Amino acid sequence: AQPTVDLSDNVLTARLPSGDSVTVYLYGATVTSWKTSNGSEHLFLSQAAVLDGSKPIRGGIPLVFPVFGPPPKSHATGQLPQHGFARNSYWEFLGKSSSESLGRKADDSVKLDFGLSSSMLDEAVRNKWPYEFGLVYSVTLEKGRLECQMNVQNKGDQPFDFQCLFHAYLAVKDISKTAVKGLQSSPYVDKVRSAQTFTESSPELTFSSETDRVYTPPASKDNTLVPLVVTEDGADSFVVTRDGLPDVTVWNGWEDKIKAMGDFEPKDGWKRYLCIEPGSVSSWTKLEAGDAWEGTCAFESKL
Ligand code: TA6
Repeated sequence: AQPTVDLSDNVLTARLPSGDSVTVYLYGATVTSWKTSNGSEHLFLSQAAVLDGSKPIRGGIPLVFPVFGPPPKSHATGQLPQHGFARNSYWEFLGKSSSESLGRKADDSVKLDFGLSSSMLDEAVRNKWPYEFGLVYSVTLEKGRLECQMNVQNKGDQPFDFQCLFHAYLAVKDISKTAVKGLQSSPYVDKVRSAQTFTESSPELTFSSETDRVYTPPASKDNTLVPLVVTEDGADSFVVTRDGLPDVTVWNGWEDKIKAMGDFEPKDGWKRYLCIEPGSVSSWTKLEAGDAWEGTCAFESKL
């Protein structure tokens, strides 16, 4: 049996013979669902998520490009909305590559490619960040694993600076029994403590209040990035790996921030998500005319 891919009404669903599935809205190329063969849903999606393209989808894996967070006013991205335009633009489905070409057995993975280029942007958006670019976003579904890769091309004759991040809302049973391993000794910017920089001292990050931190874990000696492990009740539930993405934002808005978010439902939903956001956001990546950049992350379900 082969993987199946269905696209209708700007929503794409891919399914493996094993039962693993992924759903992607062409709006924002937002992954809204990732299920493994036991039927478990591993992404949190707000029940009030707006899915009609009028605002970014609250949950799943929104894409952040070309700027993370509120753009610096004096920067070239200064006129863009928070987290940039990738998550609130319509992308096109470029097609699937079956797994043979990926060097895997025929039926245990499928790669879905999505594209967004400057020519596809609304005029108003293009005027706010007037650079020619091409994005190819690849989502690869394998048994128990979801990989997200962004390829950024500078198609103009001017260099541009950008940030890029995968804003993944992982579904957890109970945030108070959830921890993240692999951050020890990593510096982080703490948005809850006026963006001051600290160093993580604990081997396991746990959650008891609003948490909004951009970690930059030191690469290991062979220059590879250390995998992060999310545990629930002490058992490994996700392994998050990165290539070319030096930063990881860890966010849970907690009770009050979530209560104030109109598109976040149910209101106790803050107990059942943890954003683990691999990205390149602690500095700007400068892309020369004609050059390309690539960043990849993967989420593996261990439950
Ligand atoms: O990734 C963390 C963060 O930057 C938080 O500060 C919070 O703003 C969150 O993203 C959600 O941002 P949004 O623009 O989707 O409401």
